[in-house]
Amino acid sequence: MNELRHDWPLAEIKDLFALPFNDLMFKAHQIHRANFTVNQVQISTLLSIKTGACPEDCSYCSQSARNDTGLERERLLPLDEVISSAQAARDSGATRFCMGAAWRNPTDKNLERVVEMVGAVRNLGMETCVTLGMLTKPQAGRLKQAGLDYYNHNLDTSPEFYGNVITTRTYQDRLDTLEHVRAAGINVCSGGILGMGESETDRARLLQQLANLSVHPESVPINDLVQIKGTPLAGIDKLDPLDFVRTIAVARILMPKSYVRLSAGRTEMSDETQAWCFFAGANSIFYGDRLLTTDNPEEDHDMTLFKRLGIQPERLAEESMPEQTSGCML
Ligand code: SAM
Ligand code: DTB
Ligand code: SF4
Repeated sequence: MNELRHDWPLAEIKDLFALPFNDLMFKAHQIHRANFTVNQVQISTLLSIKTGACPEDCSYCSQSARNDTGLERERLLPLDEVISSAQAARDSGATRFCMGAAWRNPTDKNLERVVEMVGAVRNLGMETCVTLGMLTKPQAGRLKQAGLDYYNHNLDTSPEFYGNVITTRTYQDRLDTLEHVRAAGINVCSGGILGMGESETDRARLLQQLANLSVHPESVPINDLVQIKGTPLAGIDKLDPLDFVRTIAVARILMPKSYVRLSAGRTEMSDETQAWCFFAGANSIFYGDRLLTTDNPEEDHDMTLFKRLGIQPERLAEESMPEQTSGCML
């Protein structure tokens, strides 16, 4: 049950999706219990450090310059603003701080600004994650040197459906960036978005791509599309919530030791669907009332949900924590 596989054939993954719901839940939950402390969920907080005017054409995104979403463009945030946001996130109980920039790729000059941010957030005793678009090999090395813990770069969907969603960079570009991150020794955070009009086979193919990487991503964010007015995907049919839960379960079975993050889309998701996601093996969330440019559930709501479900937020190991100044509210 604990064996990590990297040779998943599509047919086997599709068979998992086709299981009766209860059988799939049972299987995924057993694998979850065998690999993780149950009833514990890792919490990360997001901050958009550079917002809008992105040259890419991702058809789900509020930040693409091609999408008329009315989003106000912002320059790269000053260091002190990043530090105060990270401090607030830490004081609310987040253990990881994820900084996102609306870039196709960072310039070396901007990367140095991010390097400073990573250092400052690490000094607060938090894990660090950044998502800055495509990276070259030397840039990944520079981030590793800065002490970055995770790099987020999503495959987003299947190779076959990808061209319907993004045309300004290829699937291979994304795989190359993941390879640079892995080779630099940074933990990989990579997942995708559901509810963009893809088929179940596309969802299976996305998970197959992730699970058949030579090392599984340590973190696998599964986003439910947040529909944004002015983007080509606004108004598309919503995914059946049980199909979302199924995808989480299959991710858990394919990548037994990876954190599976129930990511964007929770604001519109019922508490009951989220509860199923946790049962199916999701063990990480974004916490805090903002994602990058859209809303996330209020902290109070999440705290209440955790209490109702008997879930505890995961804490960092003692030795990686510097002296804490204030208590966590969770
Ligand atoms: N610009 C960088 C990039 O795309 O690599 C980093 C930031 S980008 C916003 C990070 C990820 O957020 C995307 O790859 C996508 O998976 C997710 N995302 C963006 N907009 C979303 C939306 N409206 N709904 C769900 N997920 C979304
Ligand atoms: C990920 O997979 N989801 C996050 C994070 N990685 C960077 C982003 C979600 C963005 C949701 C839409 C928005 O707030 O702009
Ligand atoms: Fe730009 Fe990232 Fe949005 Fe694509 S997902 S438009 S690359 S910010």
